[in-house]
Amino acid sequence: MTITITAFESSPDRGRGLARDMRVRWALEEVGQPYEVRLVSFAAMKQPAHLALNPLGQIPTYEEGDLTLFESGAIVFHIAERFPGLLPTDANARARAVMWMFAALSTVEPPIVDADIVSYAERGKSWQDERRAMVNERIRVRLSELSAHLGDADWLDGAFSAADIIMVHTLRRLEGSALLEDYPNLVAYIARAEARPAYQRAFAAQRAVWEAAAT
Ligand code: GTB
Repeated sequence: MTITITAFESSPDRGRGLARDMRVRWALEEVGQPYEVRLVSFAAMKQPAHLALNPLGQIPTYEEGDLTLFESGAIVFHIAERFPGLLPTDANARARAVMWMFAALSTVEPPIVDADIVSYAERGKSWQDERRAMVNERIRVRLSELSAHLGDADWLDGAFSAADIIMVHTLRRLEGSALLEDYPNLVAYIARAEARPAYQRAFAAQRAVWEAAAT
């Protein structure tokens, strides 16, 4: 059955793989499933055809037969349930992997997204610097906790799982920032994930979209 996802026609991240279709592509590459990509513009995301797939007017979406999904976390979770390789078979280990997916999405990601909002949407506000300092402190707390948990382990909880896809993709938004550089084991965690062949294929595929749009 053909799997079709949606992605930015021209990503504002200029091919850095930070948009959330990247985590879906990566999950599909990890489980060895081919997929097609429908590219959409910002304007098209707000039109009825796309709103029928995602009422919130965003990418990524996922279509497989008569199933349509939105929300990257739900999509990656579905892929991990549908195809073997991204969730442990042991029930307790599986529950912990799901827990870490939620942790990445609902506890680690929000302050990291807030930092981008401060930098772009709140540029020029009189309180921008104060808010940035507060948001950075919230990020630092999470990174510190995550770093302490990870220690010298390779992955969040035993074998590589869907949770590592979501967590690494979330942390990648901080790549190159002083905040992240303070935690060498998190930098190494991201590098380890980025070295995976499935990651490399997914990254190249989204990068090719940007390169084609830029020429
Ligand atoms: N919670 C949803 C999910 O996980 O799927 C959030 C989806 C979302 O934010 N989608 C963004 C979108 O469609 C693209 S990924 N935005 C258009 C809109 O809302 O109108 C977010 C994103 C965008 C750009 C960068 N970047 O340039 O670095 C990074 C991440």
